[in-house]
Amino acid sequence: MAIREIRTEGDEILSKKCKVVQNFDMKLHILLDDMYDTMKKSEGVGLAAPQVGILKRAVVIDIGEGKIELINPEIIEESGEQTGSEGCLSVPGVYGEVTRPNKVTVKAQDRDGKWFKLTGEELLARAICHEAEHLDGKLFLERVTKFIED
Ligand code: QAP
Ligand code: CO
Repeated sequence: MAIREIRTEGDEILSKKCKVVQNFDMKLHILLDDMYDTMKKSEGVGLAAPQVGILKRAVVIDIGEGKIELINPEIIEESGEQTGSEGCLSVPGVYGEVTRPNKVTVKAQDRDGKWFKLTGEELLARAICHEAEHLDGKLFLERVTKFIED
C-alpha cells in the first residue's frame, strides 16, 4: 500500500497515449492497489494510471458502490446523453459541465487478464468515459461546455 504522486495539468505525461497492458503480474497488482489508495485519499471517484505517471491502460473507479478495475478498457456501446458537473484529480479545483453518454458498456480485463463486460449508467457511465479518455491522453477540460464558478 502506497500513495503515489498525482500528476497535474501541464505535465506532458497526461497527454500521452498509454500502452496496452500485457503482463497481469504482481507489478500491475501493486499499481492498481496504489491507484485505489491514492484515489481514496484524495476523495476521488476515478483514477487512471497516467495520473500517477504510468503509461499503461489501467483504471480504477469507485463511485461509492465498490472498487472497479478496468484494464485495457474499450467502450463497445453508448446510448443516451447526460450533461453534468465533472472534475479531475489532475485538475484540482476546476469543475465544468460535460456532456457524456447516459449509458455505456465497456469491455475490459480484470487484474488477472480475464475479459468481462460492464454496463454503467449516469455517474458510472460518466466515470468510465472520463477515465477511458485519460488513456488516450485526453483531459475533460477539452469537453467542458461551461466552467462552473465557485
Ligand atoms: C472523474 O474525478 C469523474 O478538483 C474522477 O479538488 C468526475 O474523482 C468521474 C476531485 C466526475 C465521475 C464524475 C477533483 C477531488 C476528484 C477536485 C474525480 C478536487 C478534489 C475528481
Ligand atoms: Co481525470
